[in-house]
Amino acid sequence: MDDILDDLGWRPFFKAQISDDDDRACHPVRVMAVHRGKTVVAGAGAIDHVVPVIGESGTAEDHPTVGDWLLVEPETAQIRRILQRENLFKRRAPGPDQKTQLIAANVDTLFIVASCNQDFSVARLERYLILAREVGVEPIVVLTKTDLTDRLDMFVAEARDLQPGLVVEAVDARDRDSVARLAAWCGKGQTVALLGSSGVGKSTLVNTLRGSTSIATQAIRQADDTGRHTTTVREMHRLDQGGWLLDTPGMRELQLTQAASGLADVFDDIVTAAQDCRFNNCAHLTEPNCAVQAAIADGRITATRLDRWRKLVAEEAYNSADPAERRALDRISGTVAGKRQ
Ligand SMILES: Nc1nc2c(ncn2[C@@H]2O[C@H](COP(=O)(O)OP(=O)(O)OP(=O)(O)O)[C@@H](O)[C@H]2O)c(=O)[nH]1
Ligand SMILES: [Mg+2]
Ligand SMILES: [Zn+2]
Repeated sequence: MDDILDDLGWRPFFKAQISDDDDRACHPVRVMAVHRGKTVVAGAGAIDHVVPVIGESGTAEDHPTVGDWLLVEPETAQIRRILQRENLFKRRAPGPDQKTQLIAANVDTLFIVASCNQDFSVARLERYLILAREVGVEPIVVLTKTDLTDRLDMFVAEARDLQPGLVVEAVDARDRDSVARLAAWCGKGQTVALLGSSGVGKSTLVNTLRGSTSIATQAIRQADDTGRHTTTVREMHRLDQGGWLLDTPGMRELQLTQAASGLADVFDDIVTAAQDCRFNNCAHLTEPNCAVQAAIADGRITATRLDRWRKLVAEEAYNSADPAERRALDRISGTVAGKRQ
């Protein structure tokens, strides 16, 4: 039984949460996929799905998401509780109600997937990187469609420039030999989540790494290289070597929420420079003795990078505010500050 659980990514962190006899009477299962009204799970027993009984009450975090470990009552397949997560990816959901949406839990590595075509965006990659730093999960940038560009060096350089030491892998996602290096992060019991825009090749990567074509993929639009939102569920797929790939639907936009520390980590150069500004509430615009403007003047920081940071800081403040604070921010700016860029 332990072998099966180990394969699923079970580890001491979760086991330590099973305390009393009531807990021991339950089965630990891992969430493989969440469909509308049905949560598919895997464990050592016969239970293959559970009925969420937590209902619509509580916050988003009270509901199971893919990657979660649950304690389930064997007779009823009802969820006793969600085990504390090692980490949790979430975002501010698109749309006016601005709810928090869970993306995945208990992830070991994040593949940030982007393609080498006109859909490539440094600003977008940066958002995923901030999310990974916030959550504390190692990010790997996977650039796909290397076979379709003659400017690969430029794409790789732009991705590497996002943060010192960032690992960037460039692949033809359809080619087994090309993606073989990615297997290094997909060992037994490891969970790798793939995030990125629609059409970048997330499902293609999963298929190729599994040597299968079971997941549907679809050609992108020729006019602008954007995808067609082919994948609609977040789902874990097992690799022969024992790892798990968590395929997700492409995101139209990634709105950050509660990501202040991730933001500071990715923009460490700006944050560090700002410590030397004369005023500690310096907006780095036209203030005298602004160390950030000085860094721009001598080329250590680019003006576009400062612009991106400014936008993200405003968005983060807005998205992390409570409703009353948000109304106040709306009044100040006259617009919705947290809008997409
Ligand atoms: N030439 C080439 N085509 C690729 C590569 N990766 C993916 N594709 C193609 O790009 C299209 C989109 O790939 P998908 O795997 O469906 O993209 P996705 O990221 O899963 O998209 P969503 O499910 O909509 O989020 C398919 O036609 C793939 O065959 C690559 O490295 N090279
Ligand atoms: Mg897909
Ligand atoms: Zn300044």
